[in-house]
Amino acid sequence: MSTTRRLFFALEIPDELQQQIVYWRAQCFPAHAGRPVAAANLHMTLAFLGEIGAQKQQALCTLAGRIRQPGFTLTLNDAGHWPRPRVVWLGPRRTPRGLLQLASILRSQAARSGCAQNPQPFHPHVTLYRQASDSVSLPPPGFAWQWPVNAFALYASVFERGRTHYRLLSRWPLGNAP
Ligand code: 2AM
Repeated sequence: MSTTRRLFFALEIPDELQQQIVYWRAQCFPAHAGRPVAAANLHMTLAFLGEIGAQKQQALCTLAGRIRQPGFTLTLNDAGHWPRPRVVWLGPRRTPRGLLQLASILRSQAARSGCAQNPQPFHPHVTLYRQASDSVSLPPPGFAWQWPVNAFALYASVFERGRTHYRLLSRWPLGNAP
C-alpha cells in the first residue's frame, strides 16, 4: 500500500517576524476574532499539492530544484477578511513580480503533475485566523512586515495530538535579489 502526505509549497516567515506578527495580532484583534493560527504555522502558500505519494513528491521536488530566479523583498501591509472560507489574512498591497512568477511556475508544475489547482488567480496571503467571526474588524492601515525572501520550501501538513502543524521537508534557495 502506498502512503500519501498532504503537501504544499510555501514561503517561510522568519521566526522573529512570526513572533512579532502574533504579538501585534493580539493587540489589534479582539479575543473572539476567530481561531488564531499558531506563530510557527504562519506561512504563505505558493502551491497546494493535496495528498500525494512519494513518487509524485520526488518528481515535483526535482522540478522545484530547477527553478532559477532571483529573490525579492516581501512586504505584508494589507489585511482582509474572506467570509466564505472564514479567514482573516495578511498580504502585500503590491505583489512583487518575483512572487507571482514563483507561484505561477510551482502551480503550473503541480497542475501538469495532476495536482488540481484552484482556478482562481493566486492571491498571496498569510492566514492569521481561521473560523473568523462574521463581524471581525480589521486593523487600521499603517502596519508593514517586511523581509527578504531568499528561498522557498516544501511542507507537509501533519495532524498530531489534536493539532495541525506544518513540517518543513525541503528548501530551495532563490538567487540574490536584484
Ligand atoms: P491558506 O493558505 O488559505 O491558509 C496547508 O493546508 C496550506 O495550504 C494552508 O495555508 C491552506 O490555506 C493552503 N491551501 C490552499 N488550497 C488548499 C486546499 N484546497 N485545501 C487545504 N489547504 C489549502
